[in-house]
Amino acid sequence: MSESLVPFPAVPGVGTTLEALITAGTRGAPGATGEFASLINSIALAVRIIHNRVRAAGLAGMLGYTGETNVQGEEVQKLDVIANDILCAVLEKSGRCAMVASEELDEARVTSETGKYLVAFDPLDGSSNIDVNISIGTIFCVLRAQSISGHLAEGFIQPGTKIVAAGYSVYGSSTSLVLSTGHGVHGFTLDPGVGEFFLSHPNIRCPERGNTYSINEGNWARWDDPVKKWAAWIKGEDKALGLPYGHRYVGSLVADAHRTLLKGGIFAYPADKKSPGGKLRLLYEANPMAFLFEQAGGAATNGVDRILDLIPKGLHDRTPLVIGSRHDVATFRQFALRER
Ligand code: AFP
Repeated sequence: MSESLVPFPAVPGVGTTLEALITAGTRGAPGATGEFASLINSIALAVRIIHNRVRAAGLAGMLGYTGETNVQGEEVQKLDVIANDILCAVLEKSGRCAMVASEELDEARVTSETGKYLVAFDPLDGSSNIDVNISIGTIFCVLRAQSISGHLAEGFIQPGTKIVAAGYSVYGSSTSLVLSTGHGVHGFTLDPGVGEFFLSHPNIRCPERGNTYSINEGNWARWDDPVKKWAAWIKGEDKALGLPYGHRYVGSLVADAHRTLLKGGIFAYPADKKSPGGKLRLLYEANPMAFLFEQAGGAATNGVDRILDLIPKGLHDRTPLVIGSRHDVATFRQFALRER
């Protein structure tokens, strides 16, 4: 039987480390061999190393572009490449990860012949914010390794319902790691002096309804009518309905999602005339976020359909993404359905 985590202790003690909780969580789980715990701890190690490089980037000449473009046709920044190399190297050394898929890799890459898991990641999300010292992060999800028709890489081409763990880090005013292994969502904050993630936000719940909306308003002219009508509605004046909502938009998914997860409200990156299939990537941006929001009691759709039910066709598929409080995501859906 495959191992899985059991729920974290309900009232974790002060000074509880991520490593201790993950290890305690897998101990006694049916079929547990420690491999899952070891994989998650390796990802946390990679995040700590990336944190270290991000903090030193300005001093160490790591800011700027490499001059190359990635598979998405976007300019690759030096820290993107560094973060990708760190995750690949740490996961390879762990021996627990059979293959990785990354925003920075055209194809999935084999990392271990014996690994039981697949890891998909965006090594440094929000990279256009790197040079201006705005929060960026790492997003990842873990699937069980399985070869489909003899192709291990096809194992990534599964709906998000197959995810066994997902998380993201935010390199912001502090470095945090938000993680779910399918038993709720827990937030950890890095103590940089000690080099450990400590549990700081146990059992995160996304409020049923919020008062903030997050969308790139500069795309207004490119939106379809339902999105325009929703955006006009949410900033309209209606005291009885709790309107208008305030507007917040960082432009790093990790930062906008983190605020929305903790405080409630809605983040939307809908399809538009420039990106008819949406801008964000399904496997390593939308799916991990959808898994976390659902685990925290929130919701995640492409405007209408549940993100975790979408069947990817390729590693770098894009999707519209609407995540947040259940009430707010449902209201967006009503606008989207009205004009179908
Ligand atoms: P970059 O990595 O190019 O900065 O893109 C960030 C991102 O993928 C995601 O983190 C943001 O939510 C979204 O794109 C912002 O896109 P806009 O700049 O088009 O609003």
